[in-house]
Amino acid sequence: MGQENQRPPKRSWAEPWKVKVVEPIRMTSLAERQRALIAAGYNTFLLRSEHVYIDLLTDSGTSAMSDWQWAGMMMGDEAYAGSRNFYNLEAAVREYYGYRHLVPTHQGRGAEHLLSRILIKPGDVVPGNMYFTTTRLHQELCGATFEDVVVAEGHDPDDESPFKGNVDLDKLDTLIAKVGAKKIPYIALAATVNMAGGQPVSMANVKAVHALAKRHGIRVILDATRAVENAYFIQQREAGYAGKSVRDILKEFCSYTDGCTMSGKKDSLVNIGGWLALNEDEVFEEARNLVVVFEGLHTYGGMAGRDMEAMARGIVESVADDHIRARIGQVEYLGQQLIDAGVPIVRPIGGHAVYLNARAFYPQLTQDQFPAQTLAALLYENSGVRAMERGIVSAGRDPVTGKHHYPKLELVRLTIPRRVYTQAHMDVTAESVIEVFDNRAKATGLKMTYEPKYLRFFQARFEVI
Ligand code: PLI
Repeated sequence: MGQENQRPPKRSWAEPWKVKVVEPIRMTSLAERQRALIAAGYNTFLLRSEHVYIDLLTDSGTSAMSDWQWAGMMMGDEAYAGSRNFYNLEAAVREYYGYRHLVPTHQGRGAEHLLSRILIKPGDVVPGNMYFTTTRLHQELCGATFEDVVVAEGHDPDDESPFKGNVDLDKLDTLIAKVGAKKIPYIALAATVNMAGGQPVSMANVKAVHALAKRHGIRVILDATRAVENAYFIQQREAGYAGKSVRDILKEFCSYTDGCTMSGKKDSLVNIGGWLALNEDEVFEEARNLVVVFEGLHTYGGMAGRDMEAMARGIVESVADDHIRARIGQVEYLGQQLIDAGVPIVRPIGGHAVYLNARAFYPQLTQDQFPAQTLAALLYENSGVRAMERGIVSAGRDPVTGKHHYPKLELVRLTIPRRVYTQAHMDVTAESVIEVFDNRAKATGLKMTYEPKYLRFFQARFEVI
């Protein structure tokens, strides 16, 4: 075609899909947003979605399904027992994640609940690479104490290390020596680490954690919610993996763990669903028994047949290299605009979200004045972009002392749903964040006026100081 002697042209990446159905969204007026914020007690979780323009609250259950997934929805077998879609899901989990046994649940926290009940005894200790809200609460409700063993870089928003989700092996070793392996039912390993800014764990680290755990007879349980995104980072950043597919990397990663909890609402591109996977027969037996008490029969676990089919197909789509490159490429596109404008964000840019560093936005506020909650509210007021607090409100209170946890990271998460928004939506978001940053000196903070007992960030209410 006459192009043989030319240099390869520069090509940007573009999404490996085109749009078939659209959902209208509406820009609101400033007065409307101010009214909505007051009605929501300055908590973005309490806003009505009809008042939101660009919804970056979460990537959980908010992704767009493909035509192949929607076609699968029509193939839902809604039999109470033995639905064919369960067997399709089981086969997909075995093929792509490599675990032997599957217990379906309504979503990730259903799996966390079952696992915690089965493995934890009162007085136990669960080490993990930073807490996650629902995961830690289920551990605590079963009588365990969570111990953070993430590397120190994970708590530093400016550290550029490539694997800030790694476990600090010395910290873990010291903890095992201190409390004894018998008190540690499992190590909770999340990949990627949500509260650290969507930061990955390296293959070398999971291997080392596995080896250390095995020496002491301790299980490693993966939170596989965003393990596909983690696998992509390994492919991009870790020596020896550049030539491997995300699919193969995912399976190798899981092979160093004994089971996992999964929120299918993230990586797996569905609106609802989750599962618990296990390699040990006895633990599986107990989980399969307990699931019928809390979730539903062991061949649906709280999901409709059609939801299991959509998830089985979503798993296949999720590990495609072109999908995951575009997914994380879009997050990087937004993050890079903010970096270029001098806005303080967690670096490196995470897998599912860009995290604004609210402490650096508002040095005039103490952590008790809820800088990240304030920033999320001001961003919504500015443009109708909805983000989420990931700081002191999310961290909650110590169940023993009743005092606030004071996390080092005081962040606002701009979470990107998969296959939903365009680069133009990212541009508008960046413009709004930059404007809020330019007005940062004016922020006065919030005070909490209502605090629920569990997972307070979902329903707490605030007033302007
Ligand atoms: O929301 P669930 O119950 O399907 O999954 C709970 C859950 C477990 N682990 C991790 C790492 C999560 O991110 C997670 C849920 N995350 C939400 C809802 C989020 O907005 O990040």
